[in-house]
Parts: sequence; structure tokens; C-alpha cells
Amino acid sequence: MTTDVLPPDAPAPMVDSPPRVLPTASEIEEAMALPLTTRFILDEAISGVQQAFLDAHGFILFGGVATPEEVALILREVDQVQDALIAEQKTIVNGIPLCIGEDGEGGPFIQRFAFTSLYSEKISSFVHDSRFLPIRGLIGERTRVGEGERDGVVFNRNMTVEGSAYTRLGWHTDGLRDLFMLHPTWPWLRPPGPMLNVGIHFDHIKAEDGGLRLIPGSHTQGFLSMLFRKPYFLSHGIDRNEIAVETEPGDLTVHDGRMWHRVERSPWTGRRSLRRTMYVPYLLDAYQPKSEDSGTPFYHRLSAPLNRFTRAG
Ligand SMILES: O=C(O)CCC(=O)C(=O)O
Ligand SMILES: [Fe+2]
Repeated sequence: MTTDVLPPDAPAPMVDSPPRVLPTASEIEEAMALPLTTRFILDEAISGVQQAFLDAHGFILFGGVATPEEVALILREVDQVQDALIAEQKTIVNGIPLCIGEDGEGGPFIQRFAFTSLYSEKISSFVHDSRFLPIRGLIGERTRVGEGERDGVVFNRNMTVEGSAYTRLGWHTDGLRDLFMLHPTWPWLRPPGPMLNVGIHFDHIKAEDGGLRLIPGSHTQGFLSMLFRKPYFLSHGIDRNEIAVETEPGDLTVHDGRMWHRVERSPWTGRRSLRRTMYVPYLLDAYQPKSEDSGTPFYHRLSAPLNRFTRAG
């Protein structure tokens, strides 16, 4: 466990992935006939059907990508990262505020970690694993892991207990975050291009447990709809077009950053309500490392208070 969180001086090397497949007409037809709850198997290359499914719906789920041992290992590492951050009394890492709540037993509980892999060599080596190459190929032919960029590897822990700071997350698109990327603290308006978010899931979550809700196909909406379809983070209501993404520990999801999604609060409380996810930035744009002196991006100054404001309601 290291306490040095400065990003590396040089970007992680760009790594080659298999090129994007162009689905055939019959693969598109096959993909469109599949249920939205399909659990795909991650192989050495993305199939035409998988690519067509992602293109059409804006998301895709691959079952059991991390083994039970890896899931357990990462969860142990995250506990140690929490211990290190709390010992250092860190509330912000490289400009990104940690979301810190309580664990229901009077102890602190970090509910959103940023730059997690900079604190854990094991998590770092996991996110570089070659099994993710086909996933990285969805983003671009040459990508790097943005361990010290944006928010780095983000680890989320939603839990419903007295004192929780993160039980749920209102409707939003992640693409808006990209609008604020050009300058760290001032918003610059420019429609974001395609951007994919890669998440690993650590818990058994059925629709009735809360969890990720998304509106399939909403990634192809126009820019205005992306800005104004719903009030960012304030709206938590059920959308008639939403679906629940049900997960098992070790599952991997990819969702288009332009699509509308939210996290529904668990109706359970305590340990039973715990939902953990890890989002890994695979990047291809210019290297933009963060440092201890990095300012807090506008997006975080918007989302954190709104989320806090609505967390009890
Ligand atoms: O918890 C999740 O799966 C998604 C969280 C999310 O949408 C976000 O942090 O932007
Ligand atoms: Fe999101």
C-alpha cells in the first residue's frame, strides 16, 4: 500500500486493441432480437452481435469478467485504501473530493474514491489486465488507463444507513462531465463525442435491490435532450423507458457516457443495501494528469451539493 498519490510523470503506455468490428446486417438483426437483459460472455474479441447491441442500446453487460478471488482481493484492497486515506485525513485527492459518509456504526465510510489504483498496486495491475483489451477496443484502437487523469479509477459504495452520504444518484449523463473537461473549473460548451464508461460490479443486485437504471438508446439523443431532458441529479423518478441493470459480482458493464442513467436507492438498510462498483477510465485523448494542485472541476461542485441536497428525500 502506497501513500504517494501523485500520478506518474508519464502517461501509461498506449496499448493496441483489436479493431472495432463492423456488424453485418444479420448480426444487427440478431442483436436487436436479444432481450435487454442479455448477459454476454467476454472473449478475446468483441463479436459483431455484441458491437451491434452496444451501438443500438448504448450499453452492454458481460457476465463474470472478474473471478470471485479477484472480487474479494479488490474489496480487501479498497478497505486498505480507506484506512490509508483516513489515516492521512484526506478529503480530496488530486482535486477530486472524496464522498465520505458513515458506516452506520459511527465510523467513517468512504463512498466514492477517486484515483483508487494509485493507492493499490493490485488494483492497478487488475485494470491493466489483457482480458480488458477487447473492451478497450470499443473505445479506440490505442488506449491507456487514465489512472492519474480525470477522476482516475473510481470506486463507489452505495449504502443506506444513518449518516450515509451516498445512497443513490439522480438522473444524469456522464457526457456533461466531458463538457467541463476542457478547462478544469469553467464550463465550456461543446457537444461531447462518444465516450464509454467501463464498470466492474461487486454485488448481487436485482431490480428490487435498487442499483443502476438507464434509458436504452438515449445515447443517440440530440445535444439539447442531453442537456435538458431531466434536471441533472435532482430528478430520481422512475422513467417509463428505464431498465434496471441486474448484476452479479465480477460482471462488467459498458455504457455510453451520453445516455441518461441514475442509481436507485436500495430499499434495504445496512449491509444488505451495500452496492459497490468500480469505474475504469480507458482514454485516448491527450495526456492530462491531475496533481495535488489540481482545482476541483465544476462538475463536482455541481453534483456533490445536489446529491447531498436530495439524499434524504
Ligand atoms: O454506480 C453506478 O453504477 C453508476 C454511478 C454513476 O453513474 C456515476 O458515478 O456517474
Ligand atoms: Fe454516471
